[in-house]
Amino acid sequence: METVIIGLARAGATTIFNALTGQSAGTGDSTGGKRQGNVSDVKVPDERLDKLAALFSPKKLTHASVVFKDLPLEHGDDGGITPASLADVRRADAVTVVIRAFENESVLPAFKDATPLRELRKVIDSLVFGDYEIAEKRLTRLDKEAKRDSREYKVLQTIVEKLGAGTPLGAGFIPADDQKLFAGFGFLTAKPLFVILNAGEKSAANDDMVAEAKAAGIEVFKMRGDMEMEIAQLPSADQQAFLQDLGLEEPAKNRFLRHVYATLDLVSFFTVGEDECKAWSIRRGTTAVGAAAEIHSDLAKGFIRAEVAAWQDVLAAGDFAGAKKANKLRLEGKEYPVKDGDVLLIRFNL
Ligand SMILES: Nc1nc2c(ncn2[C@@H]2O[C@H](COP(=O)(O)OP(=O)(O)OP(=O)(O)O)[C@@H](O)[C@H]2O)c(=O)[nH]1
Ligand SMILES: [Mg+2]
Repeated sequence: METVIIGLARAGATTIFNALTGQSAGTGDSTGGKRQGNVSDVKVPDERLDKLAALFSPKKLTHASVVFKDLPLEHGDDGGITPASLADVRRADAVTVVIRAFENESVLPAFKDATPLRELRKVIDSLVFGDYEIAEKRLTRLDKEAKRDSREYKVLQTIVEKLGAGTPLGAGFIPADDQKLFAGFGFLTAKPLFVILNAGEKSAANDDMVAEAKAAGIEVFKMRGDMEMEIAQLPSADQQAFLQDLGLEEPAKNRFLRHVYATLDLVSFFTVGEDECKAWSIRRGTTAVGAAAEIHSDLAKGFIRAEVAAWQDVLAAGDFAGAKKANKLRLEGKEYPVKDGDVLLIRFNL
């Protein structure tokens, strides 16, 4: 899973990137105007996997991970994000928008009279316009090629109409059967959207922004960007005391990852063994054969059955064979909905 972190100029996107990843990418003017992107692969903490690994002592331990990308965006005269600079955002699974709320007189606002609400609206407008542009271009092309009877043309017309009215597409707008047809477009407003409010010691009023986001189905994630960045850059043993001063129990990374999992309704299953213990993230309700496909397409193609045990039962029994003896192992077919914390062994035959 990969998410880009975007925002209007000086909203604190790089600061938030550092806070969530523990990196030290240059913020503010320290980059000397050089536009560089930053990437970091962040391990999703999971005590269950750690306990299984302690049991199996595998050669390799692989946590689930979320890749964060802080892209060098360009901003137009009105402060919005230029469509061209959004091209790389289209490849991500989700979009994370940083909205500035911190007050800092030495940091210029992105545009005149910027407020958190106006910033959010401007970012959304940029995403809508970026999508509109590529949809409209494609529609014109199909028109020229006299392909007005195609399914693609018909659905594109509804897409262009919605975007043209200034409305984001939203996750469910493109019918499930047509998803493949439009996968290559990477519509930004059809992707899951996370909003991080970059709060300061003093923050601009933002209740209206939080309310408007909520009405659109988005739960705003608030954090102190500058402080959390400094904390994330400390050795982990030193972090706790500083977090406590802020009244926090956990670093922003853990809190935000949980927010992502809850919002996307992600759960984890495990594969275990002496070679590797690994956590895999899937949408809740994914079937056993869907989970097998995550591991390898061959496992889905040749799927026979899944041997399943809850992680606690494997831990208590000492291994998979022990879980079987204790009657804690179940044989499940293709359609079994995998549960959070399941340990899976896929039997397959090609
Ligand atoms: N007071 C305060 N300043 C902050 C905070 N977050 C960021 N800043 C300052 O705002 C400026 C911009 O921060 P960046 O993280 O570089 O913002 P950005 O969105 O990545 O900026 P560009 O990529 O240049 O558009 C820097 O000078 C930061 O120190 C914050 O929470 N509080
Ligand atoms: Mg930046």
